Order: sequence, then structure tokens, then C-alpha cells
Amino acid sequence: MTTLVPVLGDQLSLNISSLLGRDRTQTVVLMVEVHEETVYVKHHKAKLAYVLSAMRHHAELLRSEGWQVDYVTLDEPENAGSFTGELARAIERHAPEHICVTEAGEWRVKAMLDSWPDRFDVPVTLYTDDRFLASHAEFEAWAEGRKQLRMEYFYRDMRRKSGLLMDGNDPAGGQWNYDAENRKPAQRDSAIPRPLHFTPDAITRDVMQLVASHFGDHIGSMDSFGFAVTRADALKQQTHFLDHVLAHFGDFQDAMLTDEPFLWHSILSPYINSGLLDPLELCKEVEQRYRDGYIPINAAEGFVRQVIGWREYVRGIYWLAGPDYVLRNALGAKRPLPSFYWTGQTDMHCLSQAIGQTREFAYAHHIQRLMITGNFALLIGVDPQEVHEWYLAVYADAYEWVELPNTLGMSQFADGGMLASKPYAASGAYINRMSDYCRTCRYDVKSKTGPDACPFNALYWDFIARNEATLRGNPRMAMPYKNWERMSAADKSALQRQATKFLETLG
Ligand code: FAD
Ligand code: DLZ
Ligand code: SF4
Repeated sequence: MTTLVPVLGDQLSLNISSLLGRDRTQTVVLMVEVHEETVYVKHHKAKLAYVLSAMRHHAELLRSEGWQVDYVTLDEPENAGSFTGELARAIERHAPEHICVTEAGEWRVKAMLDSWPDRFDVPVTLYTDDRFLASHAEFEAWAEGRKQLRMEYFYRDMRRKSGLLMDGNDPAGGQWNYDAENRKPAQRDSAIPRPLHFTPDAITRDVMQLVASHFGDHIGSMDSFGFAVTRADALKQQTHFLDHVLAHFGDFQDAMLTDEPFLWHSILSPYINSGLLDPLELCKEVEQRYRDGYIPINAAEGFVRQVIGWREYVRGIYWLAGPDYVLRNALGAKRPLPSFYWTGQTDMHCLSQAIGQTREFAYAHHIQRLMITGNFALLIGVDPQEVHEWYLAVYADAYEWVELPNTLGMSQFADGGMLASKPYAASGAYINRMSDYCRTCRYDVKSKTGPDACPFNALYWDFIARNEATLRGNPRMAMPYKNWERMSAADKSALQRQATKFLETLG
């Protein structure tokens, strides 16, 4: 009586629902490296190395826990190249009586799993992915009948449900949200923490060779590869974050500094998303540090909000919106993604920093993603699908359920406001306030027109003017439109000419 349990590359948790309570002597765990998953977008080389090495290490861990694991590597000659093809081969090898699998994390793979009962003569049972606080049904019930979906209200429900940072029925510290205290610009300071660097072991080195030989034309480098690839090492990074970084997470959450990619961020998203770390366990640790008096409430609340607020909320939106969400384009944006998103070669220092470190580390923190690369694509009107494919490819933590709503909804406003209440559009002044990038930029952040003017300035007003019909009615956009109205006709057309001239240089 063999049960076959396919474990996907983002299901690397020992307590994944498909394995819970199962008899290890009667179960074969199937893990497969497949071409289709490595190229549905051209993933960053370091992301591929991370995912495949974490999978191989997880297979070892499962074996050490007494599971029988059938692991198929990418370069195995008979490899069928897809989950479905590999399942067909595994069925021949093991003649299972039952297939049990935890639900997929995205529509594309869900469609594959949903096709299995018709394709194979073996019963298939799908299990809920219980590594999230809110089930699909719970999120749908929460969204039902609301005119507007807003993260803040959902987040408060998640605080109540989890009991995290709650004093009885009230939020710890008296406020639900301390975001207003989390906008300090960082100063260059020798106390800036660094994430741990994990030297690649033999398994990771093998994978890196495989990636270099098969995916040499994908973006990025593996030279600085230092991701944890096991739960044990991911836990070390978690502890490092809790002990040395978290206290200032809140203060400098939005800050950016030249050649400082990580600042006070956790660098835990790849591990949380692939299952090496448990998000609730992590939030409980964060709460404990606050209760023990080691960290201020703005740090604890700020972090917990990202995980049980934003992370759960974007997942809810992804599944609620349906498989056509990816096609939304509320602002009718059509421009191709500039080629410098792949090379990092641009005179705009903020963009070359954000893209340069993305190429090196497959990482950029939230404000770089939202207010530098995302903001620029929004201002110039890039086709949201191209923007989406870029983000999905370049970050080690990128899986569609979390990347798409962040990109298409939060960053590009392509869902017309389903996820966010207003577009995250900003001129150079915001970037100058939150970073030191402008100090060494070839452009002048204070100028709006002329050859040295910061491109973000004219592009911002061009965005406001171009999208007036769609955005003017949005109460949160009242101020920019009031300011635009107050400008003289000559100033308006000078800004628009400046923007047009700049856009022509992009080809
Ligand atoms: P920290 O700043 O330390 O935050 C702590 C944790 O909170 C993160 O590890 C993550 O699990 C969670 N978190 C924070 N913000 C978000 C958010 N908006 N949505 C979901 N989880 C959040 N995050 C991904 O995990 N995968 C993606 O593919 C992804 N794509 C993004 C694309 C765009 C355009 C934008 C604006 C944001 C995207 N994010 C994505 C959200 C966020 O930028 C990353 O989670 C964060 O930068 C990861 O780095 P960190 O672990 O150091 O996070
Ligand atoms: C991201 C990724 C990559 C690059 N490769 C694989 C793979 O070879 N095998 C695998 O099981 N998973 C991989 N993944 C993660 C999957 O894409 C992820 O599990 C699905 O997208 C979940 O819906
Ligand atoms: Fe970016 Fe403009 Fe500042 Fe240069 S001046 S770093 S382009 S915001």
C-alpha cells in the first residue's frame, strides 16, 4: 500500500500537511527538479541555486527523519521536464495506490494538480496549505460585501486571531500600527548589521555548477551566493536577525543607503516562502523580544504587520482575484521594460544601485522594490506583465502568489485599487529624503527641467497628467491634482516636454 507524496520546491517544511500523520514505511516522497519550473520565467541564477540546493538538502533531512525519498535531479537523462511528466514516471516506478499533495502556491501549478485525477488512474487527495493564518475561505469571507479591501482592517483581524501583540482585546502599546514612527532615513554608520553568509557546501557547489552550465544566460551572478539552504542555517539567520537587527527594523524600514543592500531588514523571505522557516514561530519570537524588553514596540509591531498583515493579505488578494488578475492593466500601460532593468546600466544612481544589488544578491528590500524600480516603471508606464515577469525572475523570494499582487497591485496600480488605496508614485524628493543616492547621482534631484534634472521629477508630473481621467476621483490623489492645477500652463508644458524627451531616450 504505497502512498506517493509529491513535495514541491516551496513545500520544504517537515510538517507540510501532505506528510502529517503519514506512515513512513508506506510512503514515498517524490521531489523533482524539472525544466518547466526553472524556465517559466528566466529566474536569477542565485535563485535557481537557492531553490534547487534547498530542495536537495530537504530531501536529505527527510531521509534522516526516516522518510523514503525519490529525488529526480534536473540532469537525469530520463527527466520528463514537468511535474506531471515526472509524476507519470514515478507512478510507473512505485505503483502507488494513492497520491497525496499539498495544494500548489499558484494558479499555474494548481491547474496541473487539478488535472491529475483525470490523467492518472490513481486517486489524488489535495491538502490545504496550513502554513498560513488565513485560509482561502476565511479571506473570502472577510472580503465579502466590503466596498474596499484594506490591509489594515484585515491585519487587525489577524492580530486578534493569532493573539500576537495583544493585551486582552487591545493592541500591545495601545496602537494597532506604528508605521508613522518607521520612516527614519539611515545615517552611514559602522553599526549597520550584515546578514550571515553561509559558505556553499558540496551539494550547493554541485547545484551552482549545474545552474552555470544550464542557465548561463539568466540574469545575475552567483559569486556572492551566501543563502542558507537548510532549516538549521535559516534558523541561524533568524536568530541573528532577532538578536542584532530587529531592534531597529522599525526605525529604518524605509531607508536606503548606497552600497548597503540589507540595512535593518531580516533577509528571511526566501526561507519563509520555501518553508524552511515558520512565519508564526518567527512572529512569536519577535513578540517575546518585545515582552522581555529587548526591542521597542514599533520594531515588533512593524515586523509582525509585514508577516501576518501584508504577507497574508497579498496571498488573500492573489487567490480572491482569480487567474486573470495577471492580465489587469487599469492604467493602460504599454511601454516595454527598459533594458537597463536587466543590466543595471543607467546613470540614475538609485536605479543602478537597486538593480546592481539585485543582480548580485537576488535581493532588494521593500522600499527599493516599491519606490525605486517599481516607482520608475509606474511613472513611465511599463506594461505591468513585463514588470511582473521581471520581479518574478529576479528575487530569490519570488513566487507568483506573493510577487504578483505586490507588483501588479501595490506597485503598478494595475488592479485599479483592489489592493492599495493609491498608486505609489513619487518624484525624486521622496528618494532624496529616504536615501543618500542623490548625493552622488549625475542628475540634480532639485531640478525639474534641463539636461541635469532628475528624471523622476518630470516623469512624476507626466504620470499625474497622463492618468488624470483614472486617478483624479481618488480622494488620496487630491493633493497632487490640486498642485498640478496650480501650476502655470508654461510650467506644465515644460515638465511634459522634459518627460517626453527623456522617454525618447529609452527607445
Ligand atoms: P523584511 O523587510 O525583513 O520584512 C519581513 C518579512 O515580512 C519578509 O521576510 C516577508 O516575509 C514579509 N513581508 C514584508 N513585506 C511584504 C509584502 N509586501 N508582501 C509579502 N510579504 C511581506 N515579497 C516576497 O516574499 N516575494 C516576492 O516575490 C515579493 N515581490 C515584491 C515585489 C514588489 C514590487 C514589492 C513592492 C514587494 C515585493 N515583496 C515580495 C515584498 C517585500 O519587498 C519582501 O517580502 C521583502 O523585501 C523581503 O525581504 P526581507 O525578508 O528582508 O523583508
Ligand atoms: C521555483 C522553483 C524552481 C526554480 N524549480 C523547481 C523545481 O525544479 N522543482 C520544484 O518542485 N519546484 C521548483 N520551484 C518551486 C516551484 O515553482 C513552486 O513550488 C511552485 O511554483 C508552487 O506552486
Ligand atoms: Fe534617482 Fe533622481 Fe536621486 Fe538620481 S537624482 S538618485 S535619478 S532620484
